[in-house]
Amino acid sequence: MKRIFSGVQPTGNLHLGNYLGAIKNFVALQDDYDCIYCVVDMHAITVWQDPKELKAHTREVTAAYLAAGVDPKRCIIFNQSQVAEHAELAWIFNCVARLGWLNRMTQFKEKAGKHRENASVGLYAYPNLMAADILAYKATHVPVGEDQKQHLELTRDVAQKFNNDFGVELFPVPEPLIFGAATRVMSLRDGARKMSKSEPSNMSRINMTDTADDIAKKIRKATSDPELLPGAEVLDAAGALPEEARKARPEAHNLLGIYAALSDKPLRDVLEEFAGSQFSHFKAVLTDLAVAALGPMGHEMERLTADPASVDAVLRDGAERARAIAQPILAEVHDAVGFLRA
Ligand code: AQP
Repeated sequence: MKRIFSGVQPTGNLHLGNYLGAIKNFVALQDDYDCIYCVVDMHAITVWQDPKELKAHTREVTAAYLAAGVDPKRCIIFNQSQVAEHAELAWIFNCVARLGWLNRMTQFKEKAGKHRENASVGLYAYPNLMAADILAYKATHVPVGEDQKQHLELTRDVAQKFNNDFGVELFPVPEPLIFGAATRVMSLRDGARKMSKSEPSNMSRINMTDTADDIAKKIRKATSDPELLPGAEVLDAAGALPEEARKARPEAHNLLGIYAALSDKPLRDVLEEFAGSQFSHFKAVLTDLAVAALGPMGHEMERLTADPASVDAVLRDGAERARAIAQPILAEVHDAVGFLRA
């Protein structure tokens, strides 16, 4: 059986990058995989979260999953802290993973920045909790954006080391699932930085709950360059966009990539369609597309968050079903490690 585990942190400001890089793919995957989609609130608290907002943001991410089309009957949707097996397995993995492995994680270095000594221990050990999230369900596949590739490598190392250390074949070594054109959506203000929840400027991202006017304004003001839009000649022989071409015109390629992802068209078709166009024309067409795609989802998210009891019921049911899978796997882990169950 092929099983997916993935999650989004309830840290507010859910944006187009989260949608195109994660949530949209969740919907596509539910047809072919047994899917577990988590709202990873325990990851969120590796940096400070206001407790009241954390609850609201947890419901907001759940509403985004549902509004985007994740089916809570076919998939398991829950928040991480309701299933204690995540924390329990993460502790065991803290004792399996090596310090040297964690020291190499670039995301910790980026997020801790210059104030490394002040970062939480949780931020440092984050990849071990991510390994526990995935392996508590023996997930075989994990959809990952570019930024999470290194963490998934660590999960694979943890699975292999655990199996070797304890002489078992308990954990599968999960495979990454990488998606097409817009796996990395960049900031609308700076094409060299990724679109991010924590970026202070609201103009840098399109939020999933933005109104049509907000979306139009943000796209109109998005940074561009003085050239006309490029054509398909920038693609390499395999039809991919070479890194040098992206770096030469990061803002143009970001907007074109967003268009391709939102319209589900190959990048080649989009480049052919807009070759030689002015940014102003392309931005107007992109705005219509973004409003058509995000508008109904934003309304549905608002409807759902106005009825927190219905969202909580989805999470409660999902947590129960998640526990039913994780508990027997944790029993196997206890047995392998030598924990006595008296
Ligand atoms: N810009 C992006 N382009 C494509 N995918 C993205 N993701 C995030 N930003 C982009 C994907 O969204 C999923 C959920 O991310 P997360 O909430 O767990 O944390 P993150 O990756 O740290 O998201 P942000 O928005 O960048 O938040 P901050 O600013 O707090 O760091 C992941 O699958 C991620 O790849």
